[in-house]
Amino acid sequence: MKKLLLFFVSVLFLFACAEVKPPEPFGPLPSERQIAWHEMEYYMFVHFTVNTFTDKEWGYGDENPSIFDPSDLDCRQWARVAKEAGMKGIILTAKHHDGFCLWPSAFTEHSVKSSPWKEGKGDVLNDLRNACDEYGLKMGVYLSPWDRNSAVYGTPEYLNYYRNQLTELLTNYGDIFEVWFDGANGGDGYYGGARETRRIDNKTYYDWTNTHKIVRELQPGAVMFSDAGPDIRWVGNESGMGSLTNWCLLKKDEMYPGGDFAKILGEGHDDGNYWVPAEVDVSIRRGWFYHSAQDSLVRSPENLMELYYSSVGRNSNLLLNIPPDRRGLIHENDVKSLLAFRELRINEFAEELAKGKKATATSDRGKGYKALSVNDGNPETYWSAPDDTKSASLIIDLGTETEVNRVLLQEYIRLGQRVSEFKVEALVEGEWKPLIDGTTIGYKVIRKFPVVRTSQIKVTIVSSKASPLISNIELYRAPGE
Ligand code: FUL
Repeated sequence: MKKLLLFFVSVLFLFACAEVKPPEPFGPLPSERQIAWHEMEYYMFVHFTVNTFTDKEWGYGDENPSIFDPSDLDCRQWARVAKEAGMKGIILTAKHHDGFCLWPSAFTEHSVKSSPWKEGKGDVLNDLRNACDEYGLKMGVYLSPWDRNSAVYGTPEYLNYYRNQLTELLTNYGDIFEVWFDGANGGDGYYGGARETRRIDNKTYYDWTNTHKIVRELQPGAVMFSDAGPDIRWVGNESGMGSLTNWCLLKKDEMYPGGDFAKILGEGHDDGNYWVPAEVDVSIRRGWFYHSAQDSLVRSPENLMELYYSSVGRNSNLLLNIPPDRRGLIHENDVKSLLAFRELRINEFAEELAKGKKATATSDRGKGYKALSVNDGNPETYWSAPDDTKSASLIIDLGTETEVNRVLLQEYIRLGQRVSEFKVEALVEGEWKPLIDGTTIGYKVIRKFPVVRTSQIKVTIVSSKASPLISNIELYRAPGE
């Protein structure tokens, strides 16, 4: 009898300890470099070159390098502002369409080495590297494929020139987290004195496949951005608007830089065969470059907060452009706005209300995948429904009547993006009151709703391509209203 009891106890014990099988990956998955990129969320874009001194947005390519003469260029100020603003990195226009290089490239004289700045001995890329290291920021580079200065632009020879420059940037300046390839290609320009219009076929001319190989080889940790990826896609507009439905998936083989794909770039393809998430690039001013006439037109902290909701809050990263002025410094008005935006964000998300509260689910796949994984503060744990369950609800019991007006949701994207429809409700006087009807989630969504007093919040995954995996639910009561 004693033996039998021992047997039953052992069997029970084994059952309790048995590991539940983890869910299988579903669809395209993010690479490690893409995961690291998702986690950056918010970083600085810096547009700075001869245009800063000519008051233009696009230089023709005939600018005399002597005009590049910032009086107080200080990349440490850029980095300090970025850091204080809560940004994680800086991407600099190493070369914009005008062809002027901010580093002393060995392949052209059209660079800082022909300028009076530091008597031609300066290197903005090097200064930025040191500043990023000092402030713990990652660094990225923008190398415009269109070059209105180069005499060989439009010929096959230009590809060698472009790749040589890319190699310099990816060899001499430490770790690069993102390489930015923009989509403005071909048109009129100086072209070594020809002053003519040169058109290229943007589907074939650049032979991107082989250029991408250089990046992979020299900087395996870097993601590459363009209209068509390969790693990160343009969101399809420059106004700061991520799409509410936003798949991190793209049929990138059907895309090419400079094509007419605005809607697809916003939403991604729900049946896309590659992981290519969206990045929102937008400027704090009307222009990408500094123009003193826009000193009074810097976006307000409240406006930046809206941009944050329409980018980071919509499963995209926010690449916010802050153009240095002719001194080579970020203008006081921009600094003020950025730091006030930081304050707003801190206040907006001051107290997380769901953390550690009782969480239950209508179903789960067992030990290790219970509802409490969504509010344990650990992004590596997640709640998961059984394999055959594509719809389920999670309830956060706040314990007492609490005011709530923001919800933040994250999928465990390492195993794929799955959710295609969700809703959020609050228990008010015994009834479930609808707060949000949403579509995709992905890495992160943050949604606003009018203040509700409630003791329970319910998040329902209405439909999902495979069993949903939710790693995080956060609730806030943002000030105001
Ligand atoms: C575009 C460029 O034409 C603009 O000047 C700016 O650099 C923007 C971010 O990308 O393609």
